[in-house]
Amino acid sequence: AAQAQTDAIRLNQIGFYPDGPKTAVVVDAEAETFTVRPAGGGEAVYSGAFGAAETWGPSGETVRLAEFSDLAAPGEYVVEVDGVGTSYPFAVSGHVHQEVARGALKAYYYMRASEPLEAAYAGRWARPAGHPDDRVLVHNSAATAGRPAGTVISAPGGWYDAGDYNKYVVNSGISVGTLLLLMEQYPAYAAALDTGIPESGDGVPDLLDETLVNVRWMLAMQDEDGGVYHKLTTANFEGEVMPHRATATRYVVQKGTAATLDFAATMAQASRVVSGYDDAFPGLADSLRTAAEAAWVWARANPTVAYNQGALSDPAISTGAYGDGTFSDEFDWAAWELFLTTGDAAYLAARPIPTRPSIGTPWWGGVREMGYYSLLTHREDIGDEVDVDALRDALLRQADAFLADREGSAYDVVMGGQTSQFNWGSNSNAGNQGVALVLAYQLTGDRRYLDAAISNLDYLLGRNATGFSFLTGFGDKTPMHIHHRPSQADGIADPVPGLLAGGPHAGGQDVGPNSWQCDDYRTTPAASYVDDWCSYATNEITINWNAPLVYLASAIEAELSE
Ligand code: 9MR
Repeated sequence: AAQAQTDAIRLNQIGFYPDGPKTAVVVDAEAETFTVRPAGGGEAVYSGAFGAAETWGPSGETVRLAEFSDLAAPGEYVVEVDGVGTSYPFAVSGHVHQEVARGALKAYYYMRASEPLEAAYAGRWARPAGHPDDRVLVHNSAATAGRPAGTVISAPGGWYDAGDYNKYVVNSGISVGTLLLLMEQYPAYAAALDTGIPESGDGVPDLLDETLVNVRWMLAMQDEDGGVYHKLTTANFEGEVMPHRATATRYVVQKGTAATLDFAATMAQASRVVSGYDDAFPGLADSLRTAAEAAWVWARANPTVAYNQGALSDPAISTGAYGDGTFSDEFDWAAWELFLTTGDAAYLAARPIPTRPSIGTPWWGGVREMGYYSLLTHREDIGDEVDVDALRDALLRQADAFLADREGSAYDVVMGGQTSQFNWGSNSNAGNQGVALVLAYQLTGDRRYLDAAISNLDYLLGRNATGFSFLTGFGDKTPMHIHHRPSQADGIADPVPGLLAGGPHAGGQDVGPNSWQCDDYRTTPAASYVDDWCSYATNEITINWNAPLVYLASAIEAELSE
């Protein structure tokens, strides 16, 4: 007899590759065996025995693994366990993550400022243009040199950062950097990926067209002296309204070392990528390189300017800070991208690569890895001034540590090897671990690395302690109430699709007694998540969390279906 659907069987709700690993996690199962059946009903096509019951540290759950990797026949299936129930349906298919990759990239289109989202591209989520940003005031904090306070500048376009409507350069850095890394590594895959945006069919990959939306905005954030404004923002966060109803005065505030170097790194990288499309973008590669060089010069002359929001007044600014007082990683990233783009070894002399590099997981405040990734991507074309073997060893040390984390995981995932990984935006850690593992696979061809990367994609799409597939619009149990103003204000039940929720985090910054705050949802690190608008600490979305997912899903698709 058919059993009830349950979220106690946790699995990638999208599915698996025919020759790939296939695992479900079952919580508190008494049964010893499981079966896999066609989703539409019928005889079991697979039956297996559970692994031993184990406790997953980050959630404290007692779980068993149901492994069915041998099930290779394409189809739609469910996992069934006596006394537990039936899983959400999933596919076994050769392009199983193609729509995930496409959807996660398309999300950036929905995040565009200053242009209307037409029904032809946005469907149900069509909306008027918000935030023209053609009359933005230079805040007094930004006027130490360069344009004076009160100057009106134009910096239209780009992507909204997150659930709020501001545009932040620091966070744009790693987001654009990750998408450009994908573009450099998988140009053929990118060329075939059509996301249905206004630029589709113009002879340039949609991935590049979309990324350039934000790159062009970033160019407008550079002051005449080469320094780059930290952000373009209202004084305070706006209400739960659609973008075109959010009309408070916009400012560019304080130029800073981190923003300027993130800008230098990504403009250098963009210059390299765009130079391959000279006909489509005449002169752009040169402009990007020149902008990157001017930013570098400014940062060398202003090497310690931290963004200090608390010191700003007239008006005071209370929106996202993205404050970062450590600039060595931004200097390294910028120098190494400039070296790769210009071939000028002076950049390496300015920021030498350590003889024994250490590679961790990048985030918006720690971007040295982005430089290492680009160097490794160009390992065949750079000369003896770079010890590529040392970089390779460093990357593989990190990747091997991730393999060990997976080995020790009751969920059979890399994510959660340390509880500190469940910080604000934890899902981006799962994504970024996956990026490193894909790179390890590129370097070695060792399938264990790719399978470990897939384990984290499985995590994000449902094999986790919440049972959610964290990507809106993908899966049966997926966030419906993300902290995203358009999704909250548009009157459409379904959220804007393709957005990755921040994920489990027990910081509780959004918990409190006020009407706009959350009731306490905190449990264990891996389960502290609530699908509610109130939860900006677990259920917001950002451009820098989506980017590693775009990379991960796309790279895995490219590797397994090319
Ligand atoms: O992603 C940011 C996270 O690392 C910080 O801990 C948190 C608090 O400072 O801020 C997050 O960034 C938010 C930004 O400041 C404003 N837009 C929404 C971002 C995601 O919540």
